[in-house]
Amino acid sequence: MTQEFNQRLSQLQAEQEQLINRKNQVEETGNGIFSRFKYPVLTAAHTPLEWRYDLDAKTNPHLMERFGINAVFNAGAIKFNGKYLMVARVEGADRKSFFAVAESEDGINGFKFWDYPIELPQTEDPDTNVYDMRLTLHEDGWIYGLFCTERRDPEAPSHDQSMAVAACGIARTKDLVKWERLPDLKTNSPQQRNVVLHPEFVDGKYALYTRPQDGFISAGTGGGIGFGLCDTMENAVVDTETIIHNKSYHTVYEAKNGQGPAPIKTAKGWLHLAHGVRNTAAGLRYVLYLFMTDLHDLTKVIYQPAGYFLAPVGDERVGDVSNVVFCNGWITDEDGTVYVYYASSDTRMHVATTTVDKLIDYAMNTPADGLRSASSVQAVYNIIDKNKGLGQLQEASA
Ligand code: M1P
Repeated sequence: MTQEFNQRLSQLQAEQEQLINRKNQVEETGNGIFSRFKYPVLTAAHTPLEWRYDLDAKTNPHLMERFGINAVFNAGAIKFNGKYLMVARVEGADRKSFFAVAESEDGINGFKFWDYPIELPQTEDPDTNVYDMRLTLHEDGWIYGLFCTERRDPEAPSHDQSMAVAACGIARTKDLVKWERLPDLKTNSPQQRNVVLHPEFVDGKYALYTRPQDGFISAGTGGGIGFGLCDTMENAVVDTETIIHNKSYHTVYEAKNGQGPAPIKTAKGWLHLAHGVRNTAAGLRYVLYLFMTDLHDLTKVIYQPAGYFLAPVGDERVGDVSNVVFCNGWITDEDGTVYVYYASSDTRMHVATTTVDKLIDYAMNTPADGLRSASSVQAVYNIIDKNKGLGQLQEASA
């Protein structure tokens, strides 16, 4: 029996070491906007064996998994003490999610979980499930984690065990180890998800991106990206939500949308990454799209390329909730490199790399959505005509 235990343990350890140490490879050519990588950067198989197995041969002679991990996805991200950190949504086989920090030296390779998941303090109304943390290093000096806290709908009849209420939970930290829980955000909307804290004060107040929604899955009359101010994060109340980017007919954000990570400040405006959702015969399809808001008026969208920035491809298309990409974490380095951490199909984490300059170029120079097929054809004609002109110029100069 001990031999079986020892053999299995060595095998498990070797497999995990190989996985964590595997060097990622950039995918060839790409679209010039960002680079994708061959392998996911964080998966359920990256979670420490110490979390999943009782490693005592006496009490677990078959070395059985005692706590199954189903998926690792939708991670917030931050650079902290020179390391690239993701605060991942770790989902157990029991369907409950929790948060755990994984760190890497270079942002692409070797992501390794810290020894313990985050112990998140509770409010007087305990969470049933928590997920999708957005991290913001605010100019007040705290690192805030805003996340979705979910509880059973108190109005739900006993025969319906799926009705839930989603709200925005708030916690803050200085070291990502010890977290202080603050009261959940209050707004006038029945439910909230995808709430994100802006990194700077606006008119001396905290600024929040919200996603008002009527129901748990369906956004109903809500569904756009909202913006609101509040006096304090210690008892956060947003009275007025202004929709800065709404759902729109026959676009990739037709059914609902939501802010991704906190926006990146650039000389030209704030860069926002968001997810857009549309319905199909095969179910909901989630893609990422990008837009830019004015430096001085955060509610004013100044550039918005048509369609998606990043959509699921290949293996990314398949998972627990297929045909989904979702991003709630990105990191900007001092040299302008941007690491976009995105999850595929609610199952695993990937990275795509780009730069602030490329994102600005993409935002400012990609045609906006003309909202009609004829406008799309015109956009292609404009590019072709310009290229034909280039051809004539080249011939003339030859
Ligand atoms: O399953 C896809 C995503 O669905 C929800 O996002 P949204 O509220 O925008 O529809 C969230 O549950 C998210 O975690 C999940 O990835």
